[in-house]
Amino acid sequence: MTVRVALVGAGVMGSDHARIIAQEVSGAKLQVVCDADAARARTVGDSYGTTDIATDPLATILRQDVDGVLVSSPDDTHADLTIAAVAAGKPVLCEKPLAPDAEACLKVIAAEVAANRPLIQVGFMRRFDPSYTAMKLALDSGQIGRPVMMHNFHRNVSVPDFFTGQMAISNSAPHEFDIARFVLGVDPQTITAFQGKGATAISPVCMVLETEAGQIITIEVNNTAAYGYDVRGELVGEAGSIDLVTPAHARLNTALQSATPLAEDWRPRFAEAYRAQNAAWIKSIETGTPDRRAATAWDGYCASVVAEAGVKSLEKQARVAINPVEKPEFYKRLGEKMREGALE
Ligand code: ISE
Repeated sequence: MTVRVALVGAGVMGSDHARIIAQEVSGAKLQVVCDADAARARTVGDSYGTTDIATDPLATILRQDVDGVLVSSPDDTHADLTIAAVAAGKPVLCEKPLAPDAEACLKVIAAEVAANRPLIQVGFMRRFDPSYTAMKLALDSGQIGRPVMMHNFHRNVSVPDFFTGQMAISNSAPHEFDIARFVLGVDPQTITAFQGKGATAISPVCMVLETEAGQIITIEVNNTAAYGYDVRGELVGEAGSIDLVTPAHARLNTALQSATPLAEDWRPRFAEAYRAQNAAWIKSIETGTPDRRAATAWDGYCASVVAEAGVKSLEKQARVAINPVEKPEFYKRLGEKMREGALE
């Protein structure tokens, strides 16, 4: 079976998804590239082997020759396009965030629950990264004992002018919110977010999340780090710890220095994660079974709930409780089946 994919949104990340679908994933075909800007759709289509381009996302989703939809359009369009794909009965891989706020995520969830079929995967690709996989394995196999702390550092070289400290929480940190839930297997109960006194609007934001069992998750997001894209992390257990190692293919030794390169943005650092994520999505369309690592719409909602509480905490300068709605039965059953690795 070849899964014919419609890419909706051909910006920086959309263009990378087009490359991955066209060149790195077997069983998939880049069928059509849709973007509000026809010239951009054409450029991405030409680069990755399709002359089929479109500018109307809803019509594209409905096409008979489209089996799966990859949503990589601006954040505020994600929810509506994902709901349209679900209504058409088509599997959708939606870039993070699932929606800009938790309430909109709940509308997406309602659509999937009504369809009563798992159709949505959210693009939290770190779940497929080999270094985070090793971290989760070390914990699950008991090698580091009971987890007590998870430290996270997330640094971007720079961000566009419109970025704020709040966006460090709502746009960047959701990766950490999600991967902490995934690795630890629990939901945080509170979040405290703060910036230093002399901070500029976008300079580092620090967050501390606490779980019911008393585990502490620390997150630093620095969106003006200047020196390179740098994501670090350490999981500390009672019997040991495991930290992420940034992949490098070579180290240059010269002039009394030894150096490995850093990327300009997240794409090279998480190249393998994106590839594995997209391959797992295509496979799940072929088999009808979501990959056990995949982020569901419920996970997308949870990340948004934590982000909203984080933004509130930054405003109020206080610890804020994280209060998601009751998990729908559909996602409880789906979670069990995904853990078993089997879905009918
Ligand atoms: C961006 O939107 C992403 O999703 C990147 O993965 C992340 O590293 C960056 O901080 C976000 O702004």
